[in-house]
Amino acid sequence: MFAQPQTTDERQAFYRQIDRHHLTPLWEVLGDLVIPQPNSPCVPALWQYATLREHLLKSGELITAKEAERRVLILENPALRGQSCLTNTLYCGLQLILPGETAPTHRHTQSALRFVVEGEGAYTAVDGERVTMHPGDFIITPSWAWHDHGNPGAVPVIWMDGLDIPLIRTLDAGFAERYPDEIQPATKPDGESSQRFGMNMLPVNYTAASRTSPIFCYPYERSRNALEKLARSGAIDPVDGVKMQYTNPATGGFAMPTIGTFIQWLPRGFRGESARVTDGTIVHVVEGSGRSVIADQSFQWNAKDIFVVPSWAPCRHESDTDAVLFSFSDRPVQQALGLWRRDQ
Ligand code: 1HN
Repeated sequence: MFAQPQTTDERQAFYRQIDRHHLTPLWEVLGDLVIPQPNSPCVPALWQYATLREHLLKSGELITAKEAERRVLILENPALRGQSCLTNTLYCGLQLILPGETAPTHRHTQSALRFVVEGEGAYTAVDGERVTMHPGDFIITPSWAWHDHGNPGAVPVIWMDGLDIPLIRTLDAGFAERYPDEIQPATKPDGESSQRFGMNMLPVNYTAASRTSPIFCYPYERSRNALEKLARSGAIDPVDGVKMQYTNPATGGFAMPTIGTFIQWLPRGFRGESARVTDGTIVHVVEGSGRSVIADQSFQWNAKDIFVVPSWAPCRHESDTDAVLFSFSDRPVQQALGLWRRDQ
């Protein structure tokens, strides 16, 4: 869009002179800085669950959850190796906690989501309240909330972690602390927040204390049931099938301030139209099989796989069976700043 001016010997000599003072001419780089449309450094990619699971279980033989603090394998965008990110703003990992293990209490300004992939009987505790994890549950750890995990059950439990690590790194706004004890005391009855905030009611005179949803577990059963019924009776969007966003009941906005979370149903045989959005998106296949065509590549997916759609890459979904996709992106940030765009 912006033409790069000619290089002359005189100009080159000048650039070398100013370089010593940590100065550089805008006109040499303007075309890379201000571009006609997003040109993400991220590439689309898919991880099959069988591969993820095999290596995660192997890591369980090498290190305990306690020693690791969190036993996680990070999914790195193939074009951004070494940066612990799957998109420019988001981190994604797969966490394993074995029977009898605990992962110690800490807090940080990064917000986290968990989406339970496999196993029963583990819990996560957030600010003194424990919630038992079931496959498909979407669980929030708000910024600066004390959190620890444990697995008093009989089987390994695996979940996907999504955090705004790269975004907070860009903003230089990261803080973290260890809790003095390994396990924080349970100061509230299990699941209390869902009774208080998750029943289409709010405590009278309630004013939101934070920007994050006060419900910290969104059980799969309820979301799935709603999606299935809507898919049978309602309109199917030509791009998204039936796609819902998780909300904060106190504000009506996104459940988390920096991460938008979505769940969608693609009816069997769905052939979606292609669309582009500016929020690079991480997708976890909860159920079913199909494929997504991202830019010029087709990715076949099955239950529990994870794939990434870069910002502004054309993407369409097709399903072979009824399918459920959970996804997350930085959409709340882009929308708060008036930057989010969609081309369909
Ligand atoms: C973290 O605290 C958890 O609490 C998981 O389970 C993944 C990745 C980076 C930084 C903190 C957890 C994390 C993390």
